[in-house]
Amino acid sequence: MKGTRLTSLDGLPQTIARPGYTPHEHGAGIVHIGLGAFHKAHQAVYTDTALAIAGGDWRIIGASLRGTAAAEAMNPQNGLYTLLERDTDGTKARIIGAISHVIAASRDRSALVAALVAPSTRIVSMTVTEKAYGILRSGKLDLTHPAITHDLANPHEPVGLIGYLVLALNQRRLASTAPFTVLCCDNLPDNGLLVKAGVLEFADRMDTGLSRWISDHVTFPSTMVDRITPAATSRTTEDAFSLTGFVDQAAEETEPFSQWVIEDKFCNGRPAWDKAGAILANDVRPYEHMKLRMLNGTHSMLAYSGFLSGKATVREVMADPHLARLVERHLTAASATLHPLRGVDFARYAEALKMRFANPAIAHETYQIAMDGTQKLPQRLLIPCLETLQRQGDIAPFAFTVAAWMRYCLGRKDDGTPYALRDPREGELSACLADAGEDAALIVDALLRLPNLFPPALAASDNFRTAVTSRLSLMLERKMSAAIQAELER
Ligand code: CS2
Repeated sequence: MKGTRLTSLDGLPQTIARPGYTPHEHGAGIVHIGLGAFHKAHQAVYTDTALAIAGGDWRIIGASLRGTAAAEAMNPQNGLYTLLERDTDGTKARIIGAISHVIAASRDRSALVAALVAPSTRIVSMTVTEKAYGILRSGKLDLTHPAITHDLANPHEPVGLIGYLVLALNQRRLASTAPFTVLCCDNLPDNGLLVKAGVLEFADRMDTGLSRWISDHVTFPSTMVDRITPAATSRTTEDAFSLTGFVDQAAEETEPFSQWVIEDKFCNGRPAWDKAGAILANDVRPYEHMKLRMLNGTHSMLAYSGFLSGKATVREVMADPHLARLVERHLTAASATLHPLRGVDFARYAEALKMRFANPAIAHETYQIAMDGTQKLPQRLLIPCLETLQRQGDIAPFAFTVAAWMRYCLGRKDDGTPYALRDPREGELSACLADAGEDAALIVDALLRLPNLFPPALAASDNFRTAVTSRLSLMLERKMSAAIQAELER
């Protein structure tokens, strides 16, 4: 695309919202690891608003552990980017100034370590996706995870998140620098506690004095994060250009809705995120369960069944009357697993979710959501399914989703077109399915036996096995579209 690159706030049309502060007058106080679309549409926006309202040296140094694309797009723009908010009544653009620059750690490890160790860094936040942590649901380190094994063997040259955190915290301890708060913003259950457990175990393997120091001084608030943010496309860049008049290689697009619930437990200060609309709470868990089970669980259900029945986007799923009914059914089943949450009506939350999913201005791909199923299913579906089973509720909605995921694991559509599973356990999935062919019982058996996936009590339940197997047989014999219809007639 030809035109002037976005590098400053000069020359932007008056109608475009921009930082309500002068970005370069504010120092950085946060390092964010995993600088992707979601961070740019969520935490960076809250920080941008908080800076405008309350000031402070709280800008963000972004970091990518693997790729270099974010640094290459953002640094020539002085960290500025356009965020498009899309809804039925049109697209609005806002320029975000909260990010100062981005470090590509794969090219410059020492720059990331220096940023993490700097006394000015008081919070290290992260969105690296579920698969990057290398922490099992039990809280134990996954000693088969490539980054964990590498970093335990080479603690001074980390490549993974936990390795970097522990190295930096150790250097701060040795230099008598106050620690930073570790703020996980991924869709993991009890995300703060989980990262704390991983960091402490890793540190303990290095030096027990270090793990004691971390345990005494570092806080790991849990968070619930929510904003539907599809991957940017060429349309995003084109629309950013037509609205702002500038070429923006780092533009992102998102929905109007946004929610952030944060456990208020910061060991070294925080921006005024509360003034920017975040909810600071004592206990995040009820919000997290609601969001993971209702929004994300339903997302996974519609992603597998939608993708395999030819629906490329969530909005197409919602326009299909059969799938829309399954969405409704799943939302109801998921909400039945929740404890009441003061001030929140789950039925209204479900209504709002249906509107958000149906947003015709957002093209959120079912294939994108289908990615990394082994990392997502437990907290979204399997635990709520087990709880439903234990209170003798109706597990049909969960069994349907598990069957659809198993069908997806075969890696080919009903017409035979192959696709990549895009799951970190892809090799293991294909290997365990190699001899199962199209036999639903064999497929279910093989997948239920995968280590560290299904809760043992669920895998051992005959009710669950039968419910999944009968649905998977139908999906294989009569194709996904017919299975969806049959599911509604059961
Ligand atoms: C989605 C989430 O891709 C997925 O797995 O369910 O990214 C979802 O869009 C966000 O959590 C919404 O906040």
